[in-house]
Amino acid sequence: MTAPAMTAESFRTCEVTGRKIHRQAELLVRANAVVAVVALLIGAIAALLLVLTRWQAVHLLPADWYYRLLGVHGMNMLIFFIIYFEMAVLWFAGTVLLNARPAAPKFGWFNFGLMLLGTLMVEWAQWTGRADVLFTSYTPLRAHPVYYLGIILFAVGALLVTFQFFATLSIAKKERTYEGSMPLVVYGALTAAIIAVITLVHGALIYVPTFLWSLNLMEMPDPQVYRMVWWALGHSSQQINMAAQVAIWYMLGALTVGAVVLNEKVSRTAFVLYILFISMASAHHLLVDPGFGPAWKITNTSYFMYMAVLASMIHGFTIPAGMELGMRLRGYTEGLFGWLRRAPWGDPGFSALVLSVIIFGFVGGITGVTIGTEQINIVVHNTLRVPGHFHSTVVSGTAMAFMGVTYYLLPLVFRRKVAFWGLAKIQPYLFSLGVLLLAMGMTFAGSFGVPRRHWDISFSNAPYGVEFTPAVDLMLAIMGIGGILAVTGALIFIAIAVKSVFFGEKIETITRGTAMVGVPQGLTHPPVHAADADAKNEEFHAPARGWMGPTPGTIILVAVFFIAFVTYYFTNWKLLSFLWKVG
Ligand code: HEM
Ligand SMILES: [Cu+2]
Repeated sequence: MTAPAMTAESFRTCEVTGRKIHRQAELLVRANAVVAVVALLIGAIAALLLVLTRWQAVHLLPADWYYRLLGVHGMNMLIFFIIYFEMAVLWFAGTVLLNARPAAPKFGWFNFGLMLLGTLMVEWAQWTGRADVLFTSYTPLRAHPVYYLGIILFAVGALLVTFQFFATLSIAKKERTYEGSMPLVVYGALTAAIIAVITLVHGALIYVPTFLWSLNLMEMPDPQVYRMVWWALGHSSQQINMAAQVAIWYMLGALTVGAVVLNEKVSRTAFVLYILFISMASAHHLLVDPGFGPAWKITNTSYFMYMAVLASMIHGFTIPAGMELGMRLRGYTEGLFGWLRRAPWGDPGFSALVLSVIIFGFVGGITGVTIGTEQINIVVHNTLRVPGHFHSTVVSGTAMAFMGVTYYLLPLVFRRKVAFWGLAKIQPYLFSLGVLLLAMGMTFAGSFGVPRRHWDISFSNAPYGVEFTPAVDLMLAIMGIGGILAVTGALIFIAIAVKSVFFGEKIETITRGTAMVGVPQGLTHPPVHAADADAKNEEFHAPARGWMGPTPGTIILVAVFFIAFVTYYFTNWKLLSFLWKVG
């Protein structure tokens, strides 16, 4: 008997890329992506209400709903939206990119069901006020057992999908569905999957005892131990996001402008650095905790964290440089930045990629390294600077990259035109601008001491008053306006995704060289390097190219980045010295 998964009929051939796409894998990608978008919708509605509460002049929600929706927002955005999307990425990378069949698709549906059940349990507990513990659920805060069990089921499902991804890779290898070594994008997804295993094991270590405690079967986990183990989950999962996001950057670069990988070994090594060093970086969440000594804190958050930062900086160079070289090989060679001027700015896949790289690096990266420094952290801890930082990493960076790749997945996997094409073209700009203002407003309000996770900074009913400088009102207004723009951008994305998937125009064929409304230019006009490009590529690697090498534009951009980095870092030490009256 032949297993149905082995028959040729379970594959279709993609008209655009010529890849073999397995029917079940495609359906799994779709189901995960659809749930991700629903979670994004819930998270975005909560975001709007939160931002209108933190904007003190508006102060919309009552206290209980502020904290409830803060939990809802954290779970739906950071956990559900992001992780369902990553499950879609794993199914996509393991099968479509390797022309392979998925390992045990039925078991895949079982795991998807497990995750969905867990999700519904969490939503129920949160919306009914049974889990007002924020997404970190630090002890001694205690939620209904259904909440913890829901998270455990969700995590087990995700872990099993990760193992299925490993199995899919080994099937592809055994059945020789691809030639040569594993493509870099799949390698990035593999990195994400390995970190996911480390992360989810820590998740089990913390959520299982907490669940048992909620049933009165165990003593309460010690708050300090809880925080340490929880952040091995909470921070490491950000590195899953990083690896997935960087893999998508490489993919979008290749699809939109024909980016090349400058040096496979360097890029792969950078992915390995993520795996090796990221768990240690979790220590930056414990920098003001009393239970650890300064030596432990500094070793983990300086020396080890910088190795993970190094990895991001390597990708932060190789991706734009690969795009520059790709464009130059296509003949866009004029000046330092001709390749940027002539780039397809109207392609939402491309603009999302560029905005994601730039804001992630310049804002997220620089603020992250600075506030993760042991000495500086003390003035940042629990202020709005913290959400200011992570909205520029996980939202401007990861969420933007996920949205960008969706504009390509809609035609490639869902075989639909991108609906509301005119809006799609401006969506990345609107969303990025909104999140940038949101993050800037938060960062600067936080620099004046405005706390995070705080319902009412005017302390209206308190016996004592707290005064902030009037500049804070302005910063919170910038945050508020940015938040409204960002939510609008997110809702436009959701409208586009839902309309395209469920009511979108079917794509029968894509004629190369003819622009089509609703199909990104990277698919209608796949980027090809000029005929003599390979020879040129050789030439580019020759030392005779001058000290700026083959990608002078990127070298300039990197220099600007370092100047910004040094300035912000130095300013923060200076501010710290004022605080200590030693400057
Ligand atoms: C769509 C635009 C978004 C807006 C306007 C927004 C706004 C906010 C606001 C106002 C807060 C509360 C900060 C505080 O009071 O301490 C917050 C918290 C948070 N947001 Fe967002 N957000 C957005 C998107 C996202 C996305 C896409 C993610 C994750 C992928 C995310 C992850 C978080 C997390 C983890 C928290 C912290 C929750 C907590 O402290 O427990 N946000 N956001
Ligand atoms: Cu962290």
